[in-house]
Amino acid sequence: SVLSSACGQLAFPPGFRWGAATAAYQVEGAWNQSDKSPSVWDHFIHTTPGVVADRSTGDVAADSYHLWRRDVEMLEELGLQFYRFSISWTRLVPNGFANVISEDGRRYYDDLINGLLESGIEPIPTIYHWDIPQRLQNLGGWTNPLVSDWFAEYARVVFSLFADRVKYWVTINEPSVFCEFGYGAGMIAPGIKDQDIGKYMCVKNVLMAHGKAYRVYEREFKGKYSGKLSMANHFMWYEAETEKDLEVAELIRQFQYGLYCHAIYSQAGGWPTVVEQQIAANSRREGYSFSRLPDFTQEEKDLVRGTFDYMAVNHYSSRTVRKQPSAEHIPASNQFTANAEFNATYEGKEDWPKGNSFWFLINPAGLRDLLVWLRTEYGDIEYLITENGYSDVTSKINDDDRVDYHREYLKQVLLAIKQDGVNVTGYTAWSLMDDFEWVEGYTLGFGLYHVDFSRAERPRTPRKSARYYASVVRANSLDVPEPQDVML
Ligand code: GBH
Repeated sequence: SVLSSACGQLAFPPGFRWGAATAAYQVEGAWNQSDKSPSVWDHFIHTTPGVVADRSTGDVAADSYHLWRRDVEMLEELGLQFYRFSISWTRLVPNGFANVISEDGRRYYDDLINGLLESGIEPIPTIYHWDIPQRLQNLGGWTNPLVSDWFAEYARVVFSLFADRVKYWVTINEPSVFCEFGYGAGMIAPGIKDQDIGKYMCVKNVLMAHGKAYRVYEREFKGKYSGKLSMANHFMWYEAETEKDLEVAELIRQFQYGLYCHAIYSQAGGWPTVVEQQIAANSRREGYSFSRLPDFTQEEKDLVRGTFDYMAVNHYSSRTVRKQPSAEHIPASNQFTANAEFNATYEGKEDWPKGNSFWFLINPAGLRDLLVWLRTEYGDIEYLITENGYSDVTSKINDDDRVDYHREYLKQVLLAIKQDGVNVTGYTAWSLMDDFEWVEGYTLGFGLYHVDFSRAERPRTPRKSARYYASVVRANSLDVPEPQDVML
């Protein structure tokens, strides 16, 4: 890289903000505490044995429902400016609908938010991180168009209780992941396999849900609290494998990013034209009388367009894209390695090291390329990195690979800011602590803190990466000494 420690090149701009993230189902536990009702994850885990690598559940997880004070203390130890956590829909609104608010649920999030503020840490709540009420799933969940109204009502409850203390919100986390894998590939909750139709119904309804929640905030809360809202998308970086693949790589970016961003961030609104046309053509060829990608009316486009105050960016890994001559070359419904709409396959480069999660390839430059692509496509807006991190076996305390990952990815953030002028205002490490990693259970962790899941007390221990991150945060710079090993 062209950055050196001379002349403060490794320093982040003054006011750059640092945080760490978790999500409710992955850390809270207390799955049936008080009047909480089951979410799709409670239901999926309890009714689908073998779906999780180590057959574990999030029933107790890191027990943050009881240990949140320790979590706040860890954020203080790291010297962070904000904590991104998520609110459990069924803990706050056990009915699924907004007619009943749980006293205990309200108190839990009140306590957490007040505890953070007392420690000078800004709360950044995610309103939805994958745990829709099972009751609503029984009524179709994210495939029922009414879900956008149900979500907006739930969001109104959240705003009415907490908006007085929150400046940054994330509405919905990674629709690409829960639509593609929850309603398409069926490998995460609610486990529905419907690549052709269900996945796209989910995407449209999520965009409408986000749009309606944004409008609720805008009408009823923004004047008073002037908070900023964004949906958080998951952006794997996709680049062409060879010169011949440049065109298909751009189509894949329009598919993997544009499906979730275009309706919100573009001037025109609605779907990216190339994606809309391709899926319509594929649908016709397959004998459908309609496009498998649901239409937007002009009114719906107007409702969703412009519903952002910043862009929340989650990023971990990269892929190369290669064009395939025909559908026969596409492994049947394999979302990890192929795209069936555009006849493309995904791979990695030889010099991109493999991580420990099955999907993980390390390519730090991909984050810079992504940020530049986003700014070119969606404009010179505020970008906040809301997730970035590295998974490893949880037993490791001296986690040098995680230290390297954060350092190398942060260098690319610096290059994007300083050389490319992208307005990145903050960085969030995923994750504050080891957690329930969805279908990977507790076999891997992303935590700056180790959590001992074999002990009822769920003790947390700072890893070497926690020391490193704290020193970077303190200096607001990568020009810091190498962290010392943690002595055990
Ligand atoms: C995030 O998911 C989640 O927001 C968070 O809850 C989770 O704990 C964290 O990452 C770490 O896993 O098609 O090859 O990518 C984003 C990462 C995206 C990883 C979907 C698994 C499926 C396989 N996930 N991906 S692939």
